[in-house]
Amino acid sequence: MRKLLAVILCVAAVFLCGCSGEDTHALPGSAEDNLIVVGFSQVGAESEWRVTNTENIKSVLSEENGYMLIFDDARQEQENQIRAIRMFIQQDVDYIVFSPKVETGWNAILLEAKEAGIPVIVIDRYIERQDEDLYTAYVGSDFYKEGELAVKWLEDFLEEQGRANEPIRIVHIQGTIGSTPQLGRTVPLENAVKRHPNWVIAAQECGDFTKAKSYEVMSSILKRTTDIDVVYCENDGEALGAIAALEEAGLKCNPEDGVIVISFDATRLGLEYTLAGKIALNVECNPLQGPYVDKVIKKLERGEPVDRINYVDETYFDYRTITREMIDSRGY
Ligand code: GYE
Repeated sequence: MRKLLAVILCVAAVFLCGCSGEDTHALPGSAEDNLIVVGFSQVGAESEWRVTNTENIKSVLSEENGYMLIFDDARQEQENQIRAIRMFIQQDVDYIVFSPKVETGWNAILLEAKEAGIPVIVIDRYIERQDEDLYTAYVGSDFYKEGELAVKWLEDFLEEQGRANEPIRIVHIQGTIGSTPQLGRTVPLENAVKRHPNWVIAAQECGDFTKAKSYEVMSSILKRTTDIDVVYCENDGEALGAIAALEEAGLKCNPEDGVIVISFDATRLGLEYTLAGKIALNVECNPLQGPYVDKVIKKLERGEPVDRINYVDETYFDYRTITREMIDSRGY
């Protein structure tokens, strides 16, 4: 692409000089034609997490840092992502970065990228195993680890409360079905339910990682039952929607004598709810992936080897130990 860009700039320079007789700065070898061209296909803007992720990638892959970023928002449609990636290939970008909505369905388009010799960096969510040789590196979270952490926390918490053997009725609000965060956060919970004969999934619905959908499904679940001990939400937006519905139905979201709400992401708003005790546990999912992507690309530019899997740093927040200072000192 840089070669192509150089040719375009050269032609433009000749044209401009010819027309105006003035010198132009857009000559090959100038700053512009050294920019690394990246096509970035983002899933959409469904959550606070996603918006922060987009802003971070845009701010890091900036012109000042040596990039020309072509951004495409797929508005939650996999077909739009495929179309955008195909457009990036036609534009002969230097790198393709994309956050796959779901794990399946990428084989054909990634083969096209491979044939065109364009390295692909998968961020945020994974793609299925059989396509693993079709991308250069992955930057994102270990979602299974996040799910395991949440489940272990719940086991310990119930034990401390002396409820290890009491019936525990769990409402499970899932993320976008078939996406890695949904699978990684769902499987450990389902396995734990199999391990604990006293745990039961009272309802399991898709909240699609949005507050609105979660509010809607939680409200309809509450029409069927209010006998709920735990609400396990797969992101903060869903937790906020579920809490609104629970409170409207007169239930308390309070881990000590009400519903234990578990969430993922640890966005600023989600952590305010954790500080207030309404979200008992918030497992962080770090959206600040730009610096990791930058590092991978810069290494590839220098011809250095890169790690295929690059997990971002993450922690978790417990309502008993979170403080105002922790929230205020965070970068997002
Ligand atoms: O948890 C959720 C978002 O893929 C990690 O998608 C991401 C998830 C995140 O919409 O809020």
